[in-house]
Amino acid sequence: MKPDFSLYVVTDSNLSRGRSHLEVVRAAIEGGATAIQFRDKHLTSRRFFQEGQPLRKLCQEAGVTFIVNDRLDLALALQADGVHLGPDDLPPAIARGLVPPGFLIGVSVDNVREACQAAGQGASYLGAGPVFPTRTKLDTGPVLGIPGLAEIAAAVTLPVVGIGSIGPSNLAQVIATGAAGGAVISAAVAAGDIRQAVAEMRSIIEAARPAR
Ligand code: TZP
Ligand code: MG
Repeated sequence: MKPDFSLYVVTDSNLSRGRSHLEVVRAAIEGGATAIQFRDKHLTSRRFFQEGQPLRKLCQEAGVTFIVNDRLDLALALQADGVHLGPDDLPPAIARGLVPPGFLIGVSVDNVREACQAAGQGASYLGAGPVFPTRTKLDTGPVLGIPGLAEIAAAVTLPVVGIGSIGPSNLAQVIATGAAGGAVISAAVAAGDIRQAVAEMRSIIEAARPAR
């Protein structure tokens, strides 16, 4: 199944208002998320695996791409569709040598140079950001802005997903850069009604995209 990165919802237990990963992911899928990244910087490996199992099942049943953040071992153990690697994680080329054919490797990039490098190291898609200033992640590179995202999207043939304070007010601009989609944390997981918030963002994306 070809992954659809249009609306890529990333979990964050700090922002989920006490709701479990399962509740968040269920609501995000119901709202029309096309990809889910299971991201939790606090869980032990054992808990991550246990909490990831029902998420994996939900995504599989819904035909939604399921990506694990940071940890290739857990992504493989959960039979995820892929892993997302940042600068502190395994180098993408090493990860590529450890995974089955077709396994997705997402790589975080800050600029065109890193984007081209990641493409050469076997990345399947790129996460580019922060597109806008965000308080969700503090150790980011400089803010790209819409022009910076557009530059990265134009430089590589891989799908590029923008991240960083993306939400209803700017998703159309993100799609107009040629990005494959927008990745959202707070706009989805911190919403009072996650399903409704995700549904609204999905319809903005569909309206903004040139007919396929
Ligand atoms: N990487 C770059 S910005 C960011 C990550 C994980 C945080 C995005 O969160 P939000 O709440 O959508 O700004
Ligand atoms: Mg990481």
